[in-house]
Amino acid sequence: MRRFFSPAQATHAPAQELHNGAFTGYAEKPSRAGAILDAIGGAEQPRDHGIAPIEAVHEAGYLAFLRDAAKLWQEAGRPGQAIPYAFPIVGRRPLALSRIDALLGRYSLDATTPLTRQTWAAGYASAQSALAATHALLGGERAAFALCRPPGHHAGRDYCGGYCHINVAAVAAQAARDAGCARVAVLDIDYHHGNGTQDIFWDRGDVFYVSVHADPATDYPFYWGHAEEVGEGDGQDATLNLPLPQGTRIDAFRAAQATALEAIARFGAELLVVSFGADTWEGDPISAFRLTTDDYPILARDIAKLGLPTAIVMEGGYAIDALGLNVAAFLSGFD
Ligand code: SP5
Ligand code: ZN
Repeated sequence: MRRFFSPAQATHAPAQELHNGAFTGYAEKPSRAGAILDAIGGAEQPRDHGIAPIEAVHEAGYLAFLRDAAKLWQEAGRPGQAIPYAFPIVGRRPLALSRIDALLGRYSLDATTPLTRQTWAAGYASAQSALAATHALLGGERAAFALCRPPGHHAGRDYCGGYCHINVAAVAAQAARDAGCARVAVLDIDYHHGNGTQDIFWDRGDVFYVSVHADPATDYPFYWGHAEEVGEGDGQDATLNLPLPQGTRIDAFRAAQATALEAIARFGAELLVVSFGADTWEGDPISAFRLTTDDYPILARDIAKLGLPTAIVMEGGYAIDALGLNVAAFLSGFD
């Protein structure tokens, strides 16, 4: 399987994140990428497909903010990391504010996603890896892997959060649409619900979003991913949420994924993007499912049986010592 990663993706490295009311080490570390590369035997550098495919799913003002935020923060004389602390809760009137603190709140979902001087370059490169995987499929490959780090599925059209800045799965899916695939599906099997991907395709009938994830009644991102969320307008029933309780093991996870795969087949997708998170693993430090390394090839083989060209984009997975093995195990199911 072709695999893609750009060294620029490793440059985004916040020191800390807000966790349980105190600052702890940032879980989405650059060394995640090294661990995966070691286990899968390296990756190709993606070709640059430019900014247009990113602008196709993100608002221009948000992208400008991502580029400038850390610089504005430093120019404002702030010693710490660029982290928001005030948010224009849903329903506040739109305001064209320029103060960095106001911009951070406007464009952030949470306070756990610090922006650095390298965030833009790393996120841009991560999206290029996702695009390279899509283009490999369009060129005839059955499956391709984008080692996307930073990840993407919590990022919406105009917001970052959950360690995500550019929604790489959405960029990949939209690129497939723009290349002529009439119907595209995104299967999200990260531990967390992919609120950003859901938001981006919420009212569209051409991209089906289905997610198996920890119940948002107990887990981040709380405000998205409940079973009754099914999309709106043209997107009515083109969103499917399959929340599962903490402690879920392979049998229940596999059954939920089977429901997701049946829905994808019914939808008539021509191409599949898989948002893969290894934070469903039993030893993940921030998650509470109980999948084992041996479970990943089983899940992957079930997906491969759909027979769709499949781009796998990396999302979460924070147990760094096991991450490489878990990703390699998942990818082995597509051989
Ligand atoms: C892509 C992805 O998996 N994002 C996950 C975002 C979860 N954020 C909220 C969880 C907070 C846990 N913080 C753990 C800090 C350890 N240093
Ligand atoms: Zn996750």
